[in-house]
Parts: sequence; C-alpha cells; structure tokens
Amino acid sequence: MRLHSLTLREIHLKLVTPFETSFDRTTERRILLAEVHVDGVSGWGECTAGEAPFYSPEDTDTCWHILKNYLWPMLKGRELSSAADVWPLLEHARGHNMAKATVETAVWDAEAKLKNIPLWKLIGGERTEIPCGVSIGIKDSLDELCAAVKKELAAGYQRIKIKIKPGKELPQVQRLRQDFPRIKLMVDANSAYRLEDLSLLKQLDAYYLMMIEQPLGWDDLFGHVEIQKNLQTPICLDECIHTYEHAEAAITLGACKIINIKLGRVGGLLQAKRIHDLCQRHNIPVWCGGMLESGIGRAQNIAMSTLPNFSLPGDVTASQRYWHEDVINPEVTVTPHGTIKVLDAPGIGFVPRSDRISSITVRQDHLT
Ligand code: OSB
Ligand code: MG
Repeated sequence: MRLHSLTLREIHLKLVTPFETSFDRTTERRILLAEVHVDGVSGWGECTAGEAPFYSPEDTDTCWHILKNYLWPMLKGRELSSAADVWPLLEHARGHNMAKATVETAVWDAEAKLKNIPLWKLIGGERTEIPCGVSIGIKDSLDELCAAVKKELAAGYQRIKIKIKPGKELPQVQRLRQDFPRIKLMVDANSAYRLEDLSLLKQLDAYYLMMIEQPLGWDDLFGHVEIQKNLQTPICLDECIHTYEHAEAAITLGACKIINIKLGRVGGLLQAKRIHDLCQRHNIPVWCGGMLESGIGRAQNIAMSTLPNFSLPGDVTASQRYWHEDVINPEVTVTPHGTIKVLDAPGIGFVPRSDRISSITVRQDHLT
C-alpha cells in the first residue's frame, strides 16, 4: 500500500442538544476528518480531540498542526504492508495520540477496502452485534435527568451513564435508584474529584453502580489506587490511560477494575488492540468510549467494539441522538434491544456522504 495523499477537512456540526460534563458544555462540534488516498481507494478517519484542551491536552487545531507539519511528512509516499506499520513510523513524535489516531484509523479503513473485507474482520473482531449504553450529560434538575433516562431506556439502551460533578452526584444517583431500581447504572466524573473526596465517593457504594468512571485527576494513577482500595464499586479509568504502559501500570497497581478504550486517546487501532489484549489477559473488561463523534468516528468505534473483550456496553449510540443529519450513509441505528448490528460492507462499512461533508466543511487542505 502506497500512501499517496491526505485530505484534511474541518467540519462544523451542531449537536441536537448541548452536552454538559464536569469540564465543559458543548453545543457545536468542530471535527477534523482525514481522507487518506492509498492505491486508488479512500480511507476515512475522525479526530476525537475536543474544541478545547479540557478533556485531554489536544484540541482540533493542535491536531491539524501536528498532522500537517509532522505526521503526514513521516508517512507520505511510504510503501506499507499493513496499517499496522503506521504507528511505528509516527512514534518519533511523542504524545499527540488523537492526531496520530486520525490518520492511523483512516489507513486501516483503506487497507480493509483494498482487501474488500469489513474493517472489523481485518482487526480480528468477532461480534456481529454490539451492546450499547448512553452517556447523559449533567442536567439542571432531577426531573429533567429522569425524563432523559426514561427516554433512553424506552429506545432500548442497555445501560445508563450519567455525568456527575461535585454537588451533582448523590441526589442524582439516589433519585435514579428510586425511580429505576434495576437498571444498569454508572457515573462518569471526568476528573472532577480529589482524594479528599473519598468519603463522599464511598457513599456511592450504596447504589450498586456498575462502575465509577475517572473520579480523580487525568494523570493521577496513584490517587485512583487509594480510591479503589476503599471502594466496593469498580473504578473505570478513561482519561488516565493514554498508552499500553499506563494500562499495565493501572492494572498492576490496582488503580481500576475496568478500562474505557477510546481510539483517539490511545493513538489508533493498533494500540487499542494491544491494550484490549492486555486487559483480556488480566480479566479486565473493556468498553468503547465516545467523544461526540460524527458518523465516521462512530463507524470506527463500532469496528473496534467487535473485539471479544469489549464485553460491557459502550458509549456508541445512534447518529440521531447527536445529529439532525449525519455525514454517513446509512446513519447508525440501534435495535429495540439496545444493540448496533455490524455491517458487512468493506472498510468501516458506512459510506461518507461527500455532498453533505463538503456543505459543512469550513477549511480543507490537500497534502501530498
Ligand atoms: O468522558 O466519556 C467521556 C464526551 C466528551 C468527552 C468525554 C466523554 C464524553 C462522553 C460522551 O461521555 C460519550 C458519547 O460520545 O456518547
Ligand atoms: Mg469518560
């Protein structure tokens, strides 16, 4: 496979409803898409960086800069035998995993298309249907939160995750357990707490949550070891896990019992697969996190979620939960029993709609 050229596009997409976390409130996404041209086919990837460096250090503009000025020059014109060759070529650049994943995942899509097989089969996926949960943003009132949960359960989703922040956790969880005693429920703090909040977090043990996601700092493995030692509820790490070595340290030290894998955060499919395999060897279940992706990123997430140790419902949901109109055909839909059926078409399976994409593109760069 010869990497011929790379087209970067920035698209703007308005969310159906604003999404609020402990660190930000998003109403419109600025998403960077990569289209890589390899032996006459196009492979597509999506950058999962946020508009600001509040979830992780990268943002849409740092990714554009790093891709254009460092990563593409390391890749252009190269002859590869597989997309698995991309990561080693980029390793000289430290960090910037979301920028790396943008182009790496696009090359995986291209390889699968060249081989005329679905991406999920190329990476060794096994599931033909993936279990889905939803992530519900912070709401102003408990009634509003309950209404949102009710709606998602009616749509079939198998587990509910709510975003929490200091002062907006106990009343929320208490109320949901009162109204929905038997649902699979979990919370995600996005690093909003400190070790001193241990006694508050301990109170959550009474509500048999599936897990508490990333209560402490984005780089605080040590703190999570302390929290996990003192809690019955499993800790799931998201922000803390950027590399295989972080995952190894977290597991060995006992910082978590579950890991959320996001393609962007770990640098693409090759690294996601390595972390997946490591977790499987240690009986640590994983699930696929979401980053408010457009259909391209969703399609990549679906492919990854077919790997066998993605045994818990992920944050991969229907296009229409986020977008009035997605950028792929067909859009992602969810079955009444809360699953996504995996497609058998080549590559990511969903086809990028070039008309729709060009109508919302605000900048474009064709790199050769
Ligand atoms: O922590 O999982 C997170 C969105 C943006 C940044 C971080 C996170 C999230 C979500 C949304 O929870 C998941 C989704 O895309 O549905
Ligand atoms: Mg999270």
